[in-house]
Amino acid sequence: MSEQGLSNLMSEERHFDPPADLARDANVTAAAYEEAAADRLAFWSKQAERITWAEPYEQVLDWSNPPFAKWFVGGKLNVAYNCVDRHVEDGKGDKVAFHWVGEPADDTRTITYADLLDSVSRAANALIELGVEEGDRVAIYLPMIPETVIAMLACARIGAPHTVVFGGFSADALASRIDDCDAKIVITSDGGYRRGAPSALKPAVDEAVARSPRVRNVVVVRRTGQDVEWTDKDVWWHEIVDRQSAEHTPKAFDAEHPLYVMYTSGTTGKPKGILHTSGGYLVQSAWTHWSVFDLKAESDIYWCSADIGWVTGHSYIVYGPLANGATSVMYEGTPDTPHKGRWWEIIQDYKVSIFYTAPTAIRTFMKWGDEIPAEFDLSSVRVLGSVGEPINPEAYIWYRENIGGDNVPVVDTWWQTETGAIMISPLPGVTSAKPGSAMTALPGIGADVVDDAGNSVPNGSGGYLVLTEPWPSMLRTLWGDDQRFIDTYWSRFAGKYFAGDGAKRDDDGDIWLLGRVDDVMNVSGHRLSTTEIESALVSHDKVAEAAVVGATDATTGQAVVAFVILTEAAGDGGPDVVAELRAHVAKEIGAIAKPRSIMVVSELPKTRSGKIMRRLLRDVAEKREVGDVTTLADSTVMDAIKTGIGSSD
Ligand code: 6R9
Repeated sequence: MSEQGLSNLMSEERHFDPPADLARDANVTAAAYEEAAADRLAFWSKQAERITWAEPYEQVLDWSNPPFAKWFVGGKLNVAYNCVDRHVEDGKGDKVAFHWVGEPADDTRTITYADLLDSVSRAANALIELGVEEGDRVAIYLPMIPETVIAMLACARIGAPHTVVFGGFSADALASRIDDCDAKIVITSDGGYRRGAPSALKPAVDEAVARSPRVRNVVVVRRTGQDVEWTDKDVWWHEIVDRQSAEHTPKAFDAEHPLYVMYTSGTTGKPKGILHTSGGYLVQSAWTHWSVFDLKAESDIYWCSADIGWVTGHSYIVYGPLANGATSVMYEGTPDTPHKGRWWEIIQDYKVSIFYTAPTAIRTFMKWGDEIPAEFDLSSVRVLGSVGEPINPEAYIWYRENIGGDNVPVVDTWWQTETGAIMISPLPGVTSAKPGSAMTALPGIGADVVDDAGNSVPNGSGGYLVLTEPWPSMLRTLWGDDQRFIDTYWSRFAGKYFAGDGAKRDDDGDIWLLGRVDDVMNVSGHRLSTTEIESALVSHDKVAEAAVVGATDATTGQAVVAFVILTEAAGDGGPDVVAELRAHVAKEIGAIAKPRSIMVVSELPKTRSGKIMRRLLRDVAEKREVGDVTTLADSTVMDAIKTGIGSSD
């Protein structure tokens, strides 16, 4: 964030106290902070009681070999049992787990906990029939349909770690993830609905699997009914799952048994496989879902609008809410299909009381106009959440006023794929929240803002966000790469987890997140790596060199802006070169990575050691005066770039 943005934020003085009735009945009170401060591990041990353990743990935390943590050592549990069976055993089989809303308006399904038990057990038996064993990896590449949740829980049930790949990713991205974790099975569908039309998924899987001979089978859910190519590895979901027994006895796995690998962008081209394990992850995702949203499982209707292909979907559509026995809405489609009020209509129709979304969506709705949500009855809403990027005060206030009737708390939740669950956030019944601030670390979590030397900064100053204590849902390592795990997160500041985010502590000590400090962009709440997009561009034969920056964008937070030098052979590239390169990036990585603009330049600004100075390109992309160029090898380069762009604009 720019210095100007920072000072705007720091002059934000509004704050909102919790509504009195919510504070009175809140799940968590201010005492939780004191309790956790007095004995952090005892605090987490108490929260672990939310989970049903098949065998009790002997030790809350083993931190004898940092940064490799073991939580709830010796404990055994089955994650799927905790999310499904135990609620049915408690007599809540008829309770709705999901009100699933398809994109075609009349396409809905109501799934109770008993239905979930039936489907998850059958799917688990189907995976076993396909030879999936404990520890084998299963890739899931599906749209937002109930089978996605069922597939994840079936994997968890048999101890096969899943890796869910966002359906918007390309065949290449899918192939590299399948390869990296050596997945044996891929679960996909013929397609999904996107803006009113079926959109194919299976062809990308066919392409990826053709390059990954170790994939044994592809299980295909029939969602749209569109034509698909068929290979001898393919099996229809309905053919193999429906004929299975609905009985499956869950086995208890070690608390540290791998639950899933989620790939996320890092500062190099190769995505990182974040490994989450079972016990600690489930404890913290369940506890935070209960405390941060003040979940009353008996009466609330909860909706998280994220895609299951991202960590937010894992922790706050699947594992946290189901462990808590909540009733959720799950929506397949886009916010503007068939009309721009679709989300608010869903809130009205299902009486959603807790709603969790991202600032980029909120800013889009702001642009569409206040009159759209005003057409709907949103009076059921009592808690609003935000995640994915810093929420600017304007968006926060708009969200609170237009969706929350100006009388509900907004919780701005900071966390990461790596943290597994919410780390810094207001508590809706406790905190007097400031618009734009994630406020303070949750009870049981240690966070700090430090300077370059790793020293805590005084109130009123900025620095780097670090986490000072291990936490239950922390990543355990990067899949197959312990050294990169150490280098990326634990080497910058001794003994502390480096989050990669800039932050500031205000005069009250509250934390304001200021965006990434590395080469990771945040576009609509999705993490994208500059390097990854650069390598995609350079893989095109017309591109000699590429530099990618994240430029501030009013709607998406940041937008991808690329600068490319064309190859000799490409000549001037022809009139369609920009369109061609954008399409190429979409094919290599996925449509979300498509640059908003591509500028053809003759040179890139580099330091004497050859490092591209993205800072200067960001100035150009954001149409600012170009900053200090003294460390450039050739200080005239920026003039050439500006002139070149000026003439082609
Ligand atoms: C959950 C998720 C993580 C990065 C993180 C930070 C940004 C997330 C935020 C936030 C400011 C918030 N981020 N929540 N920044 N305020 N409330 O988004 O995970 O996709 O791994 O992204 O997102 O920069 O480091 P992930």
